[in-house]
Amino acid sequence: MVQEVISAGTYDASSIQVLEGLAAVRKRPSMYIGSTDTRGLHHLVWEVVDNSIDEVLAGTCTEIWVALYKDGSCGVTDNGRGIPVETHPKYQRPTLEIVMTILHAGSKFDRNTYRVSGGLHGVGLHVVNALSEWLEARVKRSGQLYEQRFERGTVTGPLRVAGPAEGTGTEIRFRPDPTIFETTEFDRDTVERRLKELSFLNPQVTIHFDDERDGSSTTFHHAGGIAEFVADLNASHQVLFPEPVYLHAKRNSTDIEVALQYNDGYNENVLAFVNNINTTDGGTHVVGFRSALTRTLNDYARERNLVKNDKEALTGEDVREGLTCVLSVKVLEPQFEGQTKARLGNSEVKGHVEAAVNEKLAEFLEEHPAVGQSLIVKAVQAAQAREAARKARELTRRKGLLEGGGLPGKLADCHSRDPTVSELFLVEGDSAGGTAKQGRDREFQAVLPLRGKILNVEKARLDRMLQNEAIRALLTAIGTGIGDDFDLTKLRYHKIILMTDADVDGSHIRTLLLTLFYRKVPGLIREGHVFIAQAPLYGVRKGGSVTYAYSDEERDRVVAGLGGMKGVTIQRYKGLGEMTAEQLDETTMKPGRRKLLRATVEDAQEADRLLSVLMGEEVEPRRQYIEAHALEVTNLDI
Ligand code: 0RA
Repeated sequence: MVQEVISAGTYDASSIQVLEGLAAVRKRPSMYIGSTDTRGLHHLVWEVVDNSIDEVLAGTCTEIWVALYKDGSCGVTDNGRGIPVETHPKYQRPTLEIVMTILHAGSKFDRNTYRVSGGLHGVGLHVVNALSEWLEARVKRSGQLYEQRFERGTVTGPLRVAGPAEGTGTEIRFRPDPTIFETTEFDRDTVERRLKELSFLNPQVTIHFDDERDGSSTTFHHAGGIAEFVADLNASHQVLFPEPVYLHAKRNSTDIEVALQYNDGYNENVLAFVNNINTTDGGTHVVGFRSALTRTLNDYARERNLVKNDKEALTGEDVREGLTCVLSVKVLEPQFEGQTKARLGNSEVKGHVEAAVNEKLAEFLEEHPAVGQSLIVKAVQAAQAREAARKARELTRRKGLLEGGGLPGKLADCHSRDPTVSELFLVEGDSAGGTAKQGRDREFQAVLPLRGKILNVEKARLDRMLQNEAIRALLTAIGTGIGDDFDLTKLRYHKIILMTDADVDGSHIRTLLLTLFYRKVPGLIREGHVFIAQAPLYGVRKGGSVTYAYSDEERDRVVAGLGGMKGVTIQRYKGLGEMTAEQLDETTMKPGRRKLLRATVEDAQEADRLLSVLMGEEVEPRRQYIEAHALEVTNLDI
């Protein structure tokens, strides 16, 4: 019996090793999961789900259930083979216990050749265990249900048989440790998005998701894989050809899948995955893909005399205009690089992807001339627009609008010329802009008021965008240039702070700006230069003193703290313009006092999606969106 084996265990060298390992994880959690904020928190979920996905890739699992419970725990269940419970030959304890407490204990089983254990991924279940207040593992195997509980990584009792069981599988339920994480609240949308993504990337599996906190539940199964993923991404767009192109090839041990489809917009949306991990910073696989796309389309166009000479050759930007693509590669020993480990470094992968896409895409276009034709027409139009944009830029440059000395008149610049300490506030409206100009610290804080509707970047091309005065002023002030001239090192302010009203117009402007930066100023958001200012919603006044509250809950807490409403007046700020310069500075601008949120790439992607729904050509998704959000958005101005 299993129990007997356990009780025979003593406090020996291996248990000391376990305690040291767990202590190391708890002491420096960020070394294992990147951070202890909400991102790190969700990493725990990804780690557990990845283990179930490994069973899917091994062909031994078809279903995964993920649940978020009211007690703050998360449960992941699969119908895979079940984590082995048999005595581990080296450690002389149940393998389940070893997997849950020792670094890379499971690796000897080599369950999945494309298993990732680099960077922040594949850190192991013992890391999840170490960072959980408690964790319960249940395994169905060889006709029995086994279970074992852990607290902060250490066993609280032996592996026990809880009863008979049919079939096989694993359930892991854990509650993140609130003494480790800044927040322990899972975000439904974040989890849902990742599970949906995984179901597209792994069409064999069905993933069920229940959020017991709000009673919602969803099931994801996409037999069409990444081709269906691309169709889904393009759902709110007009497409150039109905079925996404799907290519699959293997080069050496690298497995390569590509799905792509063009829409009538002007943006590029290439999502790239390595072993199911979203490489938001690209890498060698993306470089290989891009180079093959440009080359293949140019060859195709030249052979058919659609492009006549080198001067007319299509550039990478031309062939990626309106492109929606999912690239999914499986690499044996991926090397992830960069701050967030979101870029693939393996140099050999570039050549593999490039060769595979060159061959398969040429073949596809040969067999589908109608698709090839529409693609080239689109890219040639893009090339012509590029030429027009170049001329427009030339003109603007000669007028001295975009280059040195031509800073926009509305910009109240700061004295400092050191970008690392300089801040630029983008303020909604001239009135609030005036207040901010008075309230700021002139030494390092600059203010640019934004008036009028900022151009809809979803529909606009680069040349048209440059004709928009507000956008031109903004880009000139930032200093990085745009398009071919883009240079992030010329950034004039390392903090760019969006300061808008807490209403629908404000959030609309924020959506536009985030999308603009995400699309047109590469790296600005990724490198952490964009922030969102948090202005207070209420001023709670008693006697001579004012306390500011940034939410309804905080207002109620402040009032309660003052002993109730007696002698208390509450002012609600409907916009930034209602505050005095001093108040705005004290609450929203002054370092040390203000609250700034750093915009993430995920925020920008969300804004981007929202904008294409709100501004796109398709009426139906927009109607659905507005209907779904009718309660939040009362006077949507689009
Ligand atoms: C080690 C070996 C085997 C399966 C697993 C681990 C396993 C781990 C997890 C984590 C979540 N779900 C899981 N399912 C399986 C293979 C065991 C065998 O060959 O029977």
